[in-house]
Amino acid sequence: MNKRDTSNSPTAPAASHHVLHPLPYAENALEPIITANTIGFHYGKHHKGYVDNLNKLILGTEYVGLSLEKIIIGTAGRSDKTAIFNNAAQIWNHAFYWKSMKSKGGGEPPAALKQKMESSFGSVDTCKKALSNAAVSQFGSGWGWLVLDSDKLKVVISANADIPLTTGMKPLLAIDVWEHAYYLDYQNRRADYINAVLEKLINWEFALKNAS
Ligand code: MN3
Repeated sequence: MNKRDTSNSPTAPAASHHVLHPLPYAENALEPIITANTIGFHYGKHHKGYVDNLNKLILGTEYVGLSLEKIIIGTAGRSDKTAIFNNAAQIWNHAFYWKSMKSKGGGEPPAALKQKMESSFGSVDTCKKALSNAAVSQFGSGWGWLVLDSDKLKVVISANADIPLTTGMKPLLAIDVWEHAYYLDYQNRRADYINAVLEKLINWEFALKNAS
């Protein structure tokens, strides 16, 4: 998540600041479910903004050179570090969200994930419904998550930048429900956006990889 990822380059500078990693696909790859227009603003302005803000906020602090995860864990719940936490967590959340989707996603989850969904929720449909309902119900800005809690799949929601990592749960998938994620394409129809993501874009292979 941070500059250490470039350490295989002999000219890579020290891990002093965070970078905006490329999207895992082209900006128009998720059309027509999420348009290039939405991704352009969401990635190019919002996600980039969090990276730029974090780099400014940590200048001269003990957080320089730390991984994103260490910054997130170290600032979570600290009222004097809210801005650093928010920007660091939003960088993590967005990088994770982009990978939670892919062109021609959705459909049947891989067998190993399907089995986990059935043992935790009874069926794949119940699991998807739980995730959809939770994400729709989040009041205001936030995130819908599929997580692994011990060995059980769970659906959780988080407000604003909050992230299940700080409570010991392992994120498998994230759905951004901030209005900037869907308003240009769906206006106020958050449920339509979420259900379209779950049916057409969700990357079950990514979830399985995170669960292993
Ligand atoms: Mn967002």
